[in-house]
Amino acid sequence: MSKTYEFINVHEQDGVGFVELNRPKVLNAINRVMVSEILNAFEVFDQNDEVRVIMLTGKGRAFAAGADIDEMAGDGAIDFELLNQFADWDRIAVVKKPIIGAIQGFALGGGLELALCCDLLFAADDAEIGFPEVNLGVMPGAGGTQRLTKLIGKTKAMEWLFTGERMKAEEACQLGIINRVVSREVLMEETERMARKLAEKPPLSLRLIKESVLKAMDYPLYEGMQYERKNFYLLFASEDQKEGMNAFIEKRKPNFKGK
Ligand code: CO8
Repeated sequence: MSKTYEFINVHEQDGVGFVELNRPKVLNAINRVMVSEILNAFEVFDQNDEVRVIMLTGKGRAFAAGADIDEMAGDGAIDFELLNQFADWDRIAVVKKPIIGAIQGFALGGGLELALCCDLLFAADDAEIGFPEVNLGVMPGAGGTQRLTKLIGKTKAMEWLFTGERMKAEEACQLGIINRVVSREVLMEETERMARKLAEKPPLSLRLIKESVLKAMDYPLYEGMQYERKNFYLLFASEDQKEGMNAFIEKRKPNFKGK
């Protein structure tokens, strides 16, 4: 049964857990309660064996136009220190199941930071992404400077972060920020198709692949390879490894259980 939230919609179907940002009147501006709801929904799906993949979308004409400026405009540094709101963001980054995001319209500031927490990103051809924080006299605070730089390198990241300009979906795709650009009409359908495809895969493989790839962002090559190796060994303790290999030998379709 789905929980009810104030700022997001959540449901699950055929192995996919759907999370939709739901403040369309303010282009899904992300307030603190919304972040804690997203985190809660992700963590509930992460513990639900019926859900194998999470899909994140925004309702209305934008994915998310950033953190809620009205909410934070009056805050001071000590408010931020005491609120410790980024602890929620840290937990979003350690969700174990694959998260696929679908971006239509704008993904800006905190909205783009949320998108960059996804493992795969599909975007509509009208999508525009960027970090406009510089124009507000601030800067990204939920991982934007770090994740963007790891994705596209220092030279390009510096330019986008300094100017605050918006990048079109096609360029973001060429730079490797998003996986695929499709027309607005088929964005949800195509993203869902990918989610369902992944929901057929052995969940433990997806889980340990995700963990290993994320380690590659932090670890030097040798340490990353040791980490990968342990995860590779670990999968040989799973029933799905037996099932996958037996199915291949017996020339039948495997039935993965996530154990
Ligand atoms: N916060 C609050 N309200 C917003 C936001 C936002 N980020 N973005 C849009 N809205 C509201 C508008 O105020 C407007 O409300 P109203 O109808 O009541 O006036 C409504 O959404 C529709 O927006 P517009 O009329 O402006 O729509 P346009 O199509 O003309 O423009 C834009 C769309 C270009 C996206 C424009 O709305 C815009 O520039 N928005 C702000 C973008 C921005 O600066 N984002 C960065 C915010 S700072 C940030 O994200 C810091 C992250 C820190 C860490 C994360 C913590 C959660």
